[in-house]
Amino acid sequence: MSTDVMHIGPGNSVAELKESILGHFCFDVGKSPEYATLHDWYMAVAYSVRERMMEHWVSSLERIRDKHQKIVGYLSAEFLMGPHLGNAIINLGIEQQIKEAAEQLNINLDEILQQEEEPGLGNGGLGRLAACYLDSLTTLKVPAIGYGIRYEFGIFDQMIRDGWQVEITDKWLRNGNPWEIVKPELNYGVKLGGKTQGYTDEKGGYRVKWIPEYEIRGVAYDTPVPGYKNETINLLRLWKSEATESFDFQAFDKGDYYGAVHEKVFSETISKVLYPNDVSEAGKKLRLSQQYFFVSCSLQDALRILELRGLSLDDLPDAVTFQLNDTHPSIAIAELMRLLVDEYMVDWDKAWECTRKTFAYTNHTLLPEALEKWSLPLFAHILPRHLEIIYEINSRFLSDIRNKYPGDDDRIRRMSIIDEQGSKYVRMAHLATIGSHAVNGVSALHTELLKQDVLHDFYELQPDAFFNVTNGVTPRRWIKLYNPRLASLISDRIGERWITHLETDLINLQSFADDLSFQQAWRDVKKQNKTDLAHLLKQRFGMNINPDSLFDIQVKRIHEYKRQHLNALHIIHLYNRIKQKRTDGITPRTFIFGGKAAPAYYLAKLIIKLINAIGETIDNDPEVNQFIRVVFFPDFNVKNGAHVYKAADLSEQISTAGKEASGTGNMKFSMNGALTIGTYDGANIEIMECVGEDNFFLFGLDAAEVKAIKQNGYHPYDVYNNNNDLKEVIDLIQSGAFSKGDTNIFKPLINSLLGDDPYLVLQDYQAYVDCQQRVSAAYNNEQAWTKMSILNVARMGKFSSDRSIRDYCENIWHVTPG
Ligand code: GL7
Repeated sequence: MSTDVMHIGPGNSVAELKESILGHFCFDVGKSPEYATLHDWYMAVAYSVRERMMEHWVSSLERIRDKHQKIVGYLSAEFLMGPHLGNAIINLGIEQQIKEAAEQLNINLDEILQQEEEPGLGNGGLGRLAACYLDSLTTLKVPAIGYGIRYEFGIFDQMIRDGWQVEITDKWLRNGNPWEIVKPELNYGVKLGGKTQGYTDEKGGYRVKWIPEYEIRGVAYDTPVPGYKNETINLLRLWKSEATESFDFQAFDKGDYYGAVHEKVFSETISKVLYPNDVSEAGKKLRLSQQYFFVSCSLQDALRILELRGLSLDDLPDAVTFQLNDTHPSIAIAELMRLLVDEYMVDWDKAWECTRKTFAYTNHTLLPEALEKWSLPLFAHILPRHLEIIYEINSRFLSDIRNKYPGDDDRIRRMSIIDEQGSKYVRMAHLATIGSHAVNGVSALHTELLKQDVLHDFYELQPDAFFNVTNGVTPRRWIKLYNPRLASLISDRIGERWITHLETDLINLQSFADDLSFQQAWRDVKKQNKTDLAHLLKQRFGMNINPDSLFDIQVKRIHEYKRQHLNALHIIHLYNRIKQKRTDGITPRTFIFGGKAAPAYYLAKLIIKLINAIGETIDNDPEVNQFIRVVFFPDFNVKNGAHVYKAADLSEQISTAGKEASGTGNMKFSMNGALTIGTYDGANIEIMECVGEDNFFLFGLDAAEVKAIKQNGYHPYDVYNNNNDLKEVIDLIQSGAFSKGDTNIFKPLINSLLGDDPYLVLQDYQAYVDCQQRVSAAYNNEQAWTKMSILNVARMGKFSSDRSIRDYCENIWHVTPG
């Protein structure tokens, strides 16, 4: 059967592609090309490209049935895939043919690509990492399924009105989604609520059964994930929630029409919307229901696949490995135990061994507000049986600890899954750690801090279970697709192998770092990318920026720990100098910001307002704007990121040391030739080690110093009082200079900085300003700067997500890439 399918694959010649596009136009879009909109063309092209993945899809599914291959199940509440079409074209290796086919059809491929609404099913780095990992898993031919939620509404669209963020609901599905294939036959029931009941089984053993309050259904929506030119496809399998029955007939019989529809409405709510918080948790009932919903469907699916392969439950740990992308899916540990113990009647110890072997957990943040914990009453209300299972896991675990550390009650309290200080909570990070055979952080520093701090007791108990896997990003999307000029310049010199062998091959660029003609070509690429971005900002928003200025860019979620306001303080410092005619050493710069603030995060929204207020003031002041400009690029997402990273001269990675677990934007910038100004934090440290200290602008406190200063009592008001320059900057904001005389508007931000300044913005201010001065000086030496830029790219090979995935395969999953 599979070989028959192989033969029906469509061809990739220009003529065949053209015919295919026209065919889809007629049969799927159902219009005459005469009346076509650009979006119609997009759909026809997308269907043609998808068709070219389908033959590989079918043969790849065969691999998933191969019982000798271990499958990676990547469990993640977020997958920030970015637009599919451009990526699929690149990975299938048909960009030339598609371009020509489009030309012959008189359509503009770039315009077509712009039509795609990106599936924004993630908040930021964590969701985008999952997407890069799927690309690498497939490129490395590791059979994998990404399991998640098909949110009907992804991350909100951001508009800026009067300088403030306004959120608009994301309607990514409104024009249809040509990339997904619904599998109605793949659907699973998911129970929620109710109570549990003990009973005696045939053998006289005590068992528990869960009598749920209601049941919903999860239906699989599959999206093909193509590997890079390797005829391999993996699955992104997202679950949509539906009602088991459309109507509650009992209620309907009683004439209660609304009551009858109620359950249906609730069931469909589960996968309705992505929670828009980045690195912080809301602790809401719907959120826990979402997490359990997708995890339960995914585990049931994995057990079905196990059966399909003719394997037994004993084989589970060798047949599949589940990676928990943060704690969001960690309820999976209790769910697998429930399935094994309650439904398959496996005895507890065996089930526990199987569960621990099957799961591994990645921690993505140390911020306390992000460590998920659920209040006991809420947990008991939604998942009564899971709570019992968690109690059992906990009591067995704690009795081991008691044996190992007799009398150490404090340790018991610290390690328990149940937090009993004050109101009681289930700590999901503890469940994830106890229930996994491997725990990893996402950069060397982050893993160290995890071991020393947040999971210290667990590390002491089982040091061998802790690993570091430094994050990476895919060079296919982030260099080849989004920076084609740079990609072809690189390929001209070192060939094309870097696209899949970044770690070994990119370094070959190093020998051209001093080559003057290569340097010129390198600068030309950057200049063109900057000019493109300037045009785009002009066209879309009427902004005026000068491509000859230094492009200093900070794009990422807006958060106090990421310190966009530190960047803003430096801009005001320059503003003051220009106003005071102390312009010596000021290099013309364009400051570009982008990023969304969580809708309920007031200070983050105020930071956006401040940036826009500074931008507007400078726009209206020719004395200042001949030197500097500030723009806020609205609605930063993957699609907009395509224009931003490649245009940067300087990448801002200025989080308070110890707070940014890794960062991945830092990698995208550096790989595209930006130099970094950054703190000793997350993956910045490893980037600096690779590119060399001389090619990196480091400033500020390190994580140990941050900790020490906080312990010894930090007094931001004194810092402000003792630094005239800083004082001038803060006072200018307070004076209303950027807010048309309004002295109240920025008060909450100023009060926070002068009050407790939790992220040490003021403490790092002077070091940052001094470092920026070094940046300006360095930028004025064109040749030296270009050399540094080339060396940055050449030495970034380590940060390919292919390397990260190989690390996971070797150390955690014990899978051999194909
Ligand atoms: C994050 C970290 O904040 C970020 O530093 C890291 O690069 C990313 C991927 O590992 O994970 N953790 C987190 O909760 N979010 C992140 O982006 C949302």
